[in-house]
Amino acid sequence: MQAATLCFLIKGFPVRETLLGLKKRGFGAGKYAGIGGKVERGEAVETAVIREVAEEINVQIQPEQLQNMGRVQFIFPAKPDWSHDVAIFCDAQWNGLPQESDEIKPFWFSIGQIPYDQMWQDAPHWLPLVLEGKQVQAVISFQEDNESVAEVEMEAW
Ligand code: 6U4
Repeated sequence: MQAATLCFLIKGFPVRETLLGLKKRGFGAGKYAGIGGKVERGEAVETAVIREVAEEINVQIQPEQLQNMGRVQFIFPAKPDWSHDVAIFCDAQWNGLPQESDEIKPFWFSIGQIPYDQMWQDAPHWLPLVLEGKQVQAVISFQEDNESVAEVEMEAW
């Protein structure tokens, strides 16, 4: 399965706001999601997430600032190429102002106004827990339409 990353820039403790990217092209175009992408061959997940955040929104993160929030496997049985094994991170400290790129338009959202209806349908199952500071370990399978969630197996602590 394709290894990938997602990072949520966060403000406040407890979290008041998070940054989501509107994906402009490619996988998940038109949806809001955390910032991230594929892990390249031989690359550490921390290196991959820092690289993607820099490429996609021009924000610089130091490795020690990353908060590891666990792992979610997204399984698309009807479209196996879309399945991803995703390392999830939060980050409360960074350098630079999030900027739009060819791939992503970044927006800050208050915790109560996260646009779940314009995100992958798995997001309501795990993202609220991550934003509460919980680590998650989940396997989420999609239905034949590759949009609706079929099954969720999840632990959080
Ligand atoms: P390219 O086009 O190769 O530059 P890259 O930015 O490396 O792409 P991309 O955007 O294809 O990778 O990576 C997939 C992204 O989608 C990763 O951040 C993981 C994320 N992702 C995959 N399935 C997801 C799902 N069901 N819900 C979700 N994010 C998902 O919130």
